[in-house]
Amino acid sequence: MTQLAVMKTTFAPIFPRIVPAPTVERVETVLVDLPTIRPHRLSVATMTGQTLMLVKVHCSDGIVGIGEGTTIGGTAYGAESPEGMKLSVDTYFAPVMVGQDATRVQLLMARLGKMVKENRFAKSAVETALLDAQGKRLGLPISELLGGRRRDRLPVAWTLASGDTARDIAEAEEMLARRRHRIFKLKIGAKTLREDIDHVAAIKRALGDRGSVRVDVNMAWTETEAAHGMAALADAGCELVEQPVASGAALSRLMRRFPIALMADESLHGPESAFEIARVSGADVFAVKVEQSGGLFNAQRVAAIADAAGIELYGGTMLEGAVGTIASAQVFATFANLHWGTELFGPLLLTEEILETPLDYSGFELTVPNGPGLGIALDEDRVAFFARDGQRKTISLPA
Ligand code: MUC
Ligand code: MG
Repeated sequence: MTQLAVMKTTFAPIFPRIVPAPTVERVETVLVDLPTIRPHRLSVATMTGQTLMLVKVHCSDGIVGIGEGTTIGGTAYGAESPEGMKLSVDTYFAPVMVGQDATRVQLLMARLGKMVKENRFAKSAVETALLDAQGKRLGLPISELLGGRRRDRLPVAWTLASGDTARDIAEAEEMLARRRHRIFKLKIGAKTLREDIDHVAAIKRALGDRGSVRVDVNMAWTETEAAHGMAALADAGCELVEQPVASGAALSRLMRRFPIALMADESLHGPESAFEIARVSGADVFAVKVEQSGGLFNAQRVAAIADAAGIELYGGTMLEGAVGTIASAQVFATFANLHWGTELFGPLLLTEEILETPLDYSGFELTVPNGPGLGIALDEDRVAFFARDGQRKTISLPA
């Protein structure tokens, strides 16, 4: 026997056959238009429907991960839109992803980051799909891939935004009776300050201690209006004001002037902005949104910055459908502190179910699915039925 043959025989067992890692084979996107149960009035737009950009990452081991990118009122809330996301993912993300190791999610997202600037919502959709695939591959929920879940159920607020006080009170009563929600967020800022304050005070009076009341102004006020508004809201029993003004500097000046919590939403765009707000003591609470943060890992980074700065946390929504909602739930389930609960009610605002098994909203909470990946499955027939074919079928108008 030659020396080489001896070495081969001796060492063969410790050189395992290298199994190639599964790669991304194909990235598929679809726009799905779904109507809302009623017009949803924010200071930026009135929504009568929601468009979901669903992404599927097909991997060489046969596993398919799903993700979602959704905005509010098309481009009324921010720069990205579902249509823009589809275009970016099809044209720019997919070529960077195809052929890459699908199991190295952070590495693949870093590779994407080199080729794609900004596009935080689209990145969040793709990262969700990669994590869903990896979770399915390993048999673990996404929350476990993100370090481990701390809770299985999340309190969920409901947004009262019909634009009509009596209708909002009736809606809140119905939510309380069905034990679905007891935290209410009121959308204000589209009417005069006086009308808004009267609206909030009337709702809080009707609910008393049975429901907590918070408001979201979506940046509609000036600093002076906010100063008046926050004092009156505190008197009316409102416990928190979300993004009353656009400017981060004004937000930090308003901090601690009133015995009412101030929450940053639109001004929070991921870890860098989280750090900046924390540095100037610009908020009591962060509304962490997975899409707005640029993905699931980034949302965790935002939470870590908040924890380090003593800022409290709230799990926000971009009114995502079921896929984006559960991506957020998987992340929020890992947060050490979630003092203000969540507002993951997006799927309940839509008339149509697109999952095989509907989500469990009960006892004022949402159950975080514990199956592999996201732990949910799309009803493909219904997705196909609502998939956009040509023109947009739902519409958002100015407030
Ligand atoms: C926002 O600004 O927080 C959350 C609930 C809702 O009705 O709109 C969103 C967006
Ligand atoms: Mg908000």
